[in-house]
Amino acid sequence: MAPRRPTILAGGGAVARGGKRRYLSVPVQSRRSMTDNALLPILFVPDPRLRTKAKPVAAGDAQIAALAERMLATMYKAPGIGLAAPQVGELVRLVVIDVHPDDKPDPMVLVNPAIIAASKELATREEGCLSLPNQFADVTRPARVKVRWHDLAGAKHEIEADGLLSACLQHEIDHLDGVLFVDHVSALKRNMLLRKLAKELRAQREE
Ligand code: K1U
Ligand code: ZN
Repeated sequence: MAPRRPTILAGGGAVARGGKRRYLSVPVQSRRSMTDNALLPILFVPDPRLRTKAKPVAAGDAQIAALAERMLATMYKAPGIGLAAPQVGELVRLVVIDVHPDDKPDPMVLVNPAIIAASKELATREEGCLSLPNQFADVTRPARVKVRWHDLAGAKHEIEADGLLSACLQHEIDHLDGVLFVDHVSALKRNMLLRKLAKELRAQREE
């Protein structure tokens, strides 16, 4: 069956910004109480797992809450504002996000997230990626997206996001399909970033 195309979000509509989110049905420890042995190694480009399409999380998968917990610890420690399971070598459709990592922890855990609508209006912002350390580029994406996902208890959620949360949701859902932020820039810029990354990682290994 052909994948469902996202519907187009009308410009200027009401978009959820801020407000208290309650998307976690299973308590997640605060980042301060997490121990370092929960941390997972983050894969770097060109690891082929970063280019592999992840599989949906099966209903009732008992391992997923533990993986989400460790991914959150890893994301806060990095630090980052998001992390997708393939970045830690787990090829399942699981994402964690906290776009305000310096404030009180406000983590989102998204099981099987999907973009169900995207605005025609585009927005450009600088992005980085924990799998391409120290590489940054301006990325243009739909300004607003509507995303649907399940939480760890199986409850369905939907959000319309803009700004940093919109970019982060799109960046993380891309990871689940083996897509990286450098795929959204020109071939010239992409090759430059990938060569620079390879050189820096080589130098680090030789240190
Ligand atoms: O998926 C990832 O590799 C995480 C990535 C997410 C992201 C960054 C920028 C735009 C969209 C998505 C990062 O978190 S890179 C680090 C970063 O942006 C950051 C780290 C600490 C404080 C604030 C931002
Ligand atoms: Zn990334």
